[in-house]
Amino acid sequence: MHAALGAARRSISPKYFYDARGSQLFDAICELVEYYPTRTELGLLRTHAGEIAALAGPQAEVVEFGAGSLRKVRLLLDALDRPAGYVPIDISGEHLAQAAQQLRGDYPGLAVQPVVADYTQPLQLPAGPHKTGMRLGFFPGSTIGNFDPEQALRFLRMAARVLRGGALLLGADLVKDPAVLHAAYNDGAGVTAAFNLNLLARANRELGMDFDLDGFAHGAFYNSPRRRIEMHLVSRRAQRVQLDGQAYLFEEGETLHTENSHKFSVDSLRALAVEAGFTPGPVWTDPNRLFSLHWLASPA
Ligand code: AVI
Repeated sequence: MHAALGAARRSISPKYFYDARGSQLFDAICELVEYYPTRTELGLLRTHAGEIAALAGPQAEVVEFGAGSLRKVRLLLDALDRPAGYVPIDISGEHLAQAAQQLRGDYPGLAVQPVVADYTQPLQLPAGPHKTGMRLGFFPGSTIGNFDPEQALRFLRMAARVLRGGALLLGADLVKDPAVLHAAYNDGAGVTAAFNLNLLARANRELGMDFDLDGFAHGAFYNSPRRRIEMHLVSRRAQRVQLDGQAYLFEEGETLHTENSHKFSVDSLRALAVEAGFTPGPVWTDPNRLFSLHWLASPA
């Protein structure tokens, strides 16, 4: 937080959204009418489960980057032919343990091996169960869009390395009418605003800060040259906040930049994957071309 507030352009990583309250709010976002990505991706997974299973072959070992929505990985596991293993990787040990426990109960034959790690850093995976088929990475939700372009490339290079001889199933949100994007990040019920503001509430709780939550507004807009939604917390007035006895001033209108959510074209995503060492395979999109699901093979 000192680094974020001390910078000339104040910004903080979106990973700090996800404390217990933030994760709950994100789950609520995924149910919003305006937030099309979750239901669209679930629809793509359902519609193309058979093709995905055929590409993966029998006894695949699924490696999920982020122990995200169990709903999504269950669709995948249900479609696959006798999946041999599931390796969810997440920075939050608690979230991971819960996810692993639930899946163990429901898939008795599946070897579930959670890995507590930051998957944006170099990664070592456990040796899989014997006689498995391919290693299939799963990175849904367009979380790739929350990385900067350089981070996204670094992540994909790492994924291509750990998935060598296998493939990555990747969800990516598509460039579209800015009005649709704007609505998705400025929902009528104010859930996204609460999600954004929870970052300040969390700083108050965990760092003993004194952010006045009414003193900041949720700001989200589409930056079209950079093809990304930007989320900011906008200071409604001149004010000061303290951290460890150090004061930081906010001018009226000054912002703390909390998230970028990059949008892709099918071609731009495939080009990025090629640069990272993947061989792109089939791409599935919905009829309105809102979202895309990519099969990216990682040559042996
Ligand atoms: C997790 N991530 C892909 C979401 C997104 O759309 O960038 C996070 C989010 N931020 C606001 N609404 C949803």
